[in-house]
Amino acid sequence: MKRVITFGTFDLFHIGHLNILERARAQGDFLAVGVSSDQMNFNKKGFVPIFPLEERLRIIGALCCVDTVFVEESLEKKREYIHQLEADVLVMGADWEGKFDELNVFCEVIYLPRTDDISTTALKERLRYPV
Ligand code: C2G
Repeated sequence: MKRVITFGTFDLFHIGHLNILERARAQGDFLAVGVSSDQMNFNKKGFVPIFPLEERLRIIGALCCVDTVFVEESLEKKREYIHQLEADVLVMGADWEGKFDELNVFCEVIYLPRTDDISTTALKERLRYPV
């Protein structure tokens, strides 16, 4: 049984999110997803997600490619989560390329390419200025 772990905010859930979660699940037999807390987002980006943590957790947890969800409280706790969830593989999007290589001593670290032409930021812009 190969266990995979990945992380994200997954605000305004879109096809890029689904693609990476399905591809992460395909790396093994079990997928655990850490959904970043509202506070973590505020600390990191200076604003909170549009969909609150409880809703983002329910959406991600309802997907058939996801086996379990948990709250990611800090970027710096990845080692702890990998240990707790007994993960063999850490999957991150290519926007994080190289950032978590030091975790290679605990599990395999894989960066997967992002889906082109979609992002939560672009969606928010589009909603602000509809065309
Ligand atoms: N993603 C993607 N393609 C896109 C948009 C996002 O593959 N067009 C991926 C990202 O690379 C990431 C995941 O979807 O792996 C979630 O993206 P975000 O919600 O933007 O997550 P982020 O805020 O980068 O995660 O420990 C990481 C933190 O949880 C932050």
